[in-house]
Amino acid sequence: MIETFDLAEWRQKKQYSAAGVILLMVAIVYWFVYERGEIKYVFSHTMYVPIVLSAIFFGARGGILIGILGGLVLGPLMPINTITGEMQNTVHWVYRTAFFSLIGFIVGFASDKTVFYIKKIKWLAHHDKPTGLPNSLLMEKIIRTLPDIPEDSDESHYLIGLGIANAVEIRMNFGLNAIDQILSALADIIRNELPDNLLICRINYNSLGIIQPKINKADMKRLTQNLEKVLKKPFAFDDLHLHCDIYFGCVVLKRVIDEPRTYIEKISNAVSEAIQKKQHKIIFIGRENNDWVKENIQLLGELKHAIEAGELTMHYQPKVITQTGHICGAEALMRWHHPTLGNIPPDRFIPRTENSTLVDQLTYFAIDQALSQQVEWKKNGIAGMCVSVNISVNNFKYHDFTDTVLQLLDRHGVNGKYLELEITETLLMEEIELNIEKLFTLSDAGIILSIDDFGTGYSSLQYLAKLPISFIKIDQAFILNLPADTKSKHIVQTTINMAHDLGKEVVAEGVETKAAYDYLKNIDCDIIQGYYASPPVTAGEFENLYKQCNGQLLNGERSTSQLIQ
Ligand code: G
Ligand code: G
Ligand code: MN
Repeated sequence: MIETFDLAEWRQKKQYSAAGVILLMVAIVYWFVYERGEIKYVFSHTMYVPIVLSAIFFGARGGILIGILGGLVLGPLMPINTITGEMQNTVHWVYRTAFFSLIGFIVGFASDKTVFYIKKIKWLAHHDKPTGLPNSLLMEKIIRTLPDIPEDSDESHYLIGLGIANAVEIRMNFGLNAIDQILSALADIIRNELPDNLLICRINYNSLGIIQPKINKADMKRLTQNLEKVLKKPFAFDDLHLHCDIYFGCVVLKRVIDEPRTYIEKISNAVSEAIQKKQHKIIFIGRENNDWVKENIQLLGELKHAIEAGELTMHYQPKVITQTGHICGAEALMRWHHPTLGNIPPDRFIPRTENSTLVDQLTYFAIDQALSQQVEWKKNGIAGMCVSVNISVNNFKYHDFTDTVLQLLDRHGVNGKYLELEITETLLMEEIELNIEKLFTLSDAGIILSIDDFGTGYSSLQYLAKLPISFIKIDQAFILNLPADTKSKHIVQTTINMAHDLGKEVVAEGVETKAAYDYLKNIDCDIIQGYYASPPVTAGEFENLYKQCNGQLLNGERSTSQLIQ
């Protein structure tokens, strides 16, 4: 808006040359009036040009000053008759000088006011009024000016977002002002305790954004550590000590490739993710990330055809009864063999489908494939295998999901007890009230239901007991470090006890070592799944594996995973 011409900036920049030009003009006007003969003619009015110019540039004071100077130059220094040298009547030139000064003052005053409002509008456009902090627009502008850093350099630009996790709660109890005050206080603390070349902005109602240009990895690490320390301190708000949960998300980049707005969105996403996971989050953005986003959008478009073109297949990972080592089932995991991009892992395309109807198509495809595989294996002598399929909670949003699953069972002639549906804990608990009935419909049809990635979300114990869930699958994160990590041990042990008390069985995912397997065996974990038993393999490989070991994949002594590598 004001970008095209900024009077304030112009006044500042051209001050010295303007002063020179104005004084020169006064001299020229003096000479011009003198040359034209006499002050009594109209030419003296030319003096308004330097007066008005001075008023515009230097405000009311500048206007008055040049008004007086012009008055004097055309007053006691200017004869009324240049030939005879007769001087002017004092009253005349004093009156003229007063008039010059008045005009100088009026124009100067208007110019000062204009500059004041331009500055104010500019400030308002680039700042958040309640906190006085720069806003996201200013942050975008500054991001745009970040210089490129070579890819092999140790330095990067650092865009940090800080979000208040319990903002809704604080706002409901203390009002919106409380959030403003907390963010101001937070900005002060950061300014006092962290290096001073940080730019702190407010990027939305509950988060701040910080730009730390060009720092190396070691400093960057120190900065995040300090930030973590700062965020752990309690916040004072009025007389109350509010508990304020603050998480940060960072975007680390070397070059600004996209529109600055995209980076602010990325910071906000990182903050939301950090808040959701209750863990600070750092995202590195490189050239490849950018390509990845573009490629991913393109991939999504190709996904529909991929199903028809047979580019999607299911791989199967055995689930093993911990005590006996027998295979009791398999988890079906989707694989996309892209003709030009090679194998694309599911977490690169499935999450992107979650908000479209494509997710249903993928899930139906997965169930359909898993069921026909189940029938095929049965034919080939692998009986009693339960195949599990991962489903998205968005699948429940469409009314016909349960009907379609039941139809698929019917079509393949498979008993419900041979199909297991895995729903991640976070998704399941999110809209539990809406989905509970559907879960019962599925379980009434004999379908086994399990909670996937258990431990990464927040399960309500009340629901856990009430839901028709047969298995709890403990997330890999807790299993990968067994038995060395004491915390993981406590969590796994407690989960197993709780699950057993509720009459549910436990599957440990991500079992990679014999030590982990032995430990799980000792603490009564029911089923294990992981590379120690076998990685996910093709249906054919699965069949071979099963036959080679006659259904008993583990005997507690060794891993057979090398057989199929
Ligand atoms: O196999 P792995 O890389 O295989 O899988 C990565 C993630 O993708 C896991 O969280 C897994 O649950 C998910 N996933 C794999 N296959 C499917 C599928 O068919 N449907 C859904 N919704 N998720 C899947
Ligand atoms: O979220 P879900 O539980 O559906 O994810 C299964 C994912 O775990 C798949 O990506 C699968 O390839 C992977 N996986 C299976 N076994 C192991 C294991 O032993 N170690 C690790 N790191 N990943 C595993
Ligand atoms: Mn799973």
